Amino acid sequence: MDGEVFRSKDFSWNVGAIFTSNRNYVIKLPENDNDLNRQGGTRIWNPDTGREEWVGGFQEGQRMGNDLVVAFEQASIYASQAEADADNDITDVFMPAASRNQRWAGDAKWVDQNNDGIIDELDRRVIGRTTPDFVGGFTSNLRYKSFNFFVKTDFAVGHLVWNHIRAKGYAQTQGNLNQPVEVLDSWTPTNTNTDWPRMVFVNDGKNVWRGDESESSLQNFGNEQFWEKGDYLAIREVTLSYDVPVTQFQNAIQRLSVYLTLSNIHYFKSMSGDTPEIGGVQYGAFPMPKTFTVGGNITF
Ligand SMILES: [Ca+2]
Repeated sequence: MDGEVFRSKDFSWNVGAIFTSNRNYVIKLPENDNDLNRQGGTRIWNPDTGREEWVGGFQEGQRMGNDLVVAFEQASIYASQAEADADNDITDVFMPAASRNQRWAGDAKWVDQNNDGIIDELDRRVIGRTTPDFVGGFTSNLRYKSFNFFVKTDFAVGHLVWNHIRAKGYAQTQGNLNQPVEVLDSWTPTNTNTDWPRMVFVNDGKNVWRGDESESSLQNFGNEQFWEKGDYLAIREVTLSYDVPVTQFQNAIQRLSVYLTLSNIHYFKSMSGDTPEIGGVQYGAFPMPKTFTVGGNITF
């Protein structure tokens, strides 16, 4: 959509907007013995229906599932060892055999979705997708006499991001990684009322993610607490230009304009990393550089 808001001899204002929404559905798959001829996917408990079900993958009539995010739901953080010990009858299959019925103060207390006393992969839930619901942008162009002021923005909403630099720092898989700011609020014996688990070497409590560090595992076996909303609005370009009067050049120059362009100057966002455009697991993409350009156009 484009529109002229106002126009006069000295002043004009034009605005534009773009919106896109993209959803891919699986129409037809080769016959196999699975419901909806499903290929791939992962099995969880659905508390709404009270049954196990397959989510993600490819299933006829459903949205393509490769961007689905499935995660463990953190009910709380065990504030004290007594509170942790009270759950020792719960078996956590993601822990080594010797400690499946042992947890520590500061560990995540997982929601047992099917209430069977076992924490396993059925206890995950669908929390969203890595692709945005909507993407778009706005433009504005203001002209006043010989000045022109152009602004271009773009946005995306609805996608989830796993910032693995942050998660890995929290999990200390190498012991020498920089720590994200959330560590300051992590569980300690004197900071027991928190949503952030104890910080422990090599993700030993499996409080940050419960599988491995591959993209598919993080997208399916992470702690929901570490997923972030990728929603953003970027100020992608701002350009101020000025048409210099050319009468004194006596027709040697037909037109002379000078401009200043600022690119990628600001994001409005809540996610912790620098690249909200990239949904899903991020291992550290190089961010868009901020650039400042000064230039001129001369027409002879
Ligand atoms: Ca369970």
